[in-house]
Amino acid sequence: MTDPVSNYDAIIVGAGFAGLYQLHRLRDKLKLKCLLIEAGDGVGGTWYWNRYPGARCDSPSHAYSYYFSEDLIKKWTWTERYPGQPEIEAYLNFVADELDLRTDICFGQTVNRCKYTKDQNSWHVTTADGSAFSAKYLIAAVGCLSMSNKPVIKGIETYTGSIFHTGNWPKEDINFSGKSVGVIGTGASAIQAIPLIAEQAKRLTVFQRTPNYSVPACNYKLPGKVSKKYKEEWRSTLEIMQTSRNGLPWLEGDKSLQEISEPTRTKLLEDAWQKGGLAFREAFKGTLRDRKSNNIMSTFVKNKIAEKIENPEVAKLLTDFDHPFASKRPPLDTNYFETFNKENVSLVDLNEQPIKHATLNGLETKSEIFNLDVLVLATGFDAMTGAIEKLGVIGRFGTSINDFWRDGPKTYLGVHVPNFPNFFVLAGPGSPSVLTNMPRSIEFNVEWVGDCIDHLEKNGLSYIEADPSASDEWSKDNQNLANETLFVDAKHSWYLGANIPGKPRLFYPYAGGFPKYKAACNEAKLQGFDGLILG
Ligand code: N01
Repeated sequence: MTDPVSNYDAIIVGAGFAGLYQLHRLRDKLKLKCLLIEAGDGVGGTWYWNRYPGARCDSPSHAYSYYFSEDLIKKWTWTERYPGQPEIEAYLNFVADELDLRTDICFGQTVNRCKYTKDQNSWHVTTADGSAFSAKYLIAAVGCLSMSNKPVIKGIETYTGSIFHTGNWPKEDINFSGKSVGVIGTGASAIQAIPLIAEQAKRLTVFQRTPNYSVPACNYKLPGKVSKKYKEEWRSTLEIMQTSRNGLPWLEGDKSLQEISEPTRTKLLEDAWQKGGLAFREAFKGTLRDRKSNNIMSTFVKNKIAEKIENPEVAKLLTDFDHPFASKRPPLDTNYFETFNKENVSLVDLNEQPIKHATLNGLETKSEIFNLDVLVLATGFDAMTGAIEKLGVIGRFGTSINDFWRDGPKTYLGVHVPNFPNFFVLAGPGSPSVLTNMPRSIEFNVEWVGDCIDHLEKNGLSYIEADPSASDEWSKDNQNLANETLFVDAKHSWYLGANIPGKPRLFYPYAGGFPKYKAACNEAKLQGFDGLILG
């Protein structure tokens, strides 16, 4: 399908939400010759790789969709309040078919080097099998949570059981029946997978380092009339999402918990809890900015969780939170805490008994030996930068992005990198991305990149790149914005790069909220792409 010697206008890496729309935007709107390179053998990105049991989105399905095409909105019908991985993968396949995207996607190819050549003003891209391509524009659409974080466990290579990482789950069904299973991690992925694994496994041991707050998902099948209503009301839903701080289809409550006195406060908290979902987090004003309000909410959630767990010692371990509620993205669960009441499920506190090493048959901690047929690593990701650094990107002066970002990622608007001309990162570090309902910030970034390229093409310009001082200022301002929130109180969060040994500690996503981010981008465009060097 692809001609390795041919030159493209644009190469896009990654066939998830971002890459698929970018291909459509550049190919069908700007009429550019494009190639999308994807490591998997199908579309989906995050939703191609994260197919672990229970994988499900935490944005409501009607919001977790493309909104750039009324046609797509009208033709697709979601079946559940929160879409599961198979349904999202099916949706992205539907989009790829509707927009006829597959003809310009090269599947099963892993990009391992992207080098900019000044003489030709082009990017030379090679893949693991030695194929080579070149293009004027290079767009990384590799996702924020796509580089698995695998913990270092001494002797793991000698372990004879099966090991799976939630972020790189095999396509075939894994049967846990009759097996002893260990899960390391209690983040959002583990919280979704554990109840389902526990239903099958003979024995399930959960190895926890830090407990996580979680809100009931309250998932349900969408009645036909509700789906119909969502389709009819898509314009007003979009308007709300564009105004919301997180790109979600509701706005933050207008009163803080501090302003509401008892017994109304508890009643309102209870009502919001019963509805479940991420809307609980936004039910009151300033929960992530005002410590006193947050304390009220954190205590309420802690008590609600503790009520579900029968064994007081287990309850203590599962609620010994080291961060304010929602300063890490709160997972949504279905029977996670109740699962620890089952006879076949036990919890190991890794602070009390750290893992010493793997054995032939499992794991040995400081005080116990665990024989495990299957070990599930639900240990998260080298978020926001890991997948970009894996591309081997080399910019204007022969500098690799890994070296350039050694002390932390430098971007302008979370998209442009100084000294990396015509290189664009979608949902990159310094963009709102993971703090939002992803399709909203992705659509905004894709359209921004489309506008930049359109501007260059129409004006006979060769390149666009970030002004180093604008990038420095963007990063500095973002750290200040983050410091005004309680996000920085979650000292061990991946938002701060704290889950990866040696990773620079700073706040990786843009902390000012989606509307403020869009305003900054729109203002830069109005000022003739201020903060960017065009040549
Ligand atoms: O990863 P995580 P995740 N030894 O980093 C533990 C999105 N998401 O894949 O907290 C022992 O949150 C680690 O312990 P600790 C969502 O944005 C969304 O679960 O660092 N344990 C933690 O418990 C989410 O935030 C959805 O002490 C180790 C766990 O592994 C993001 O993805 C669903 C360890 C990792 O948790 C990441 O979630 C799923 C070690 N060496 C994911 N290293 C929805 O849409 C790590 N851990 C609902």
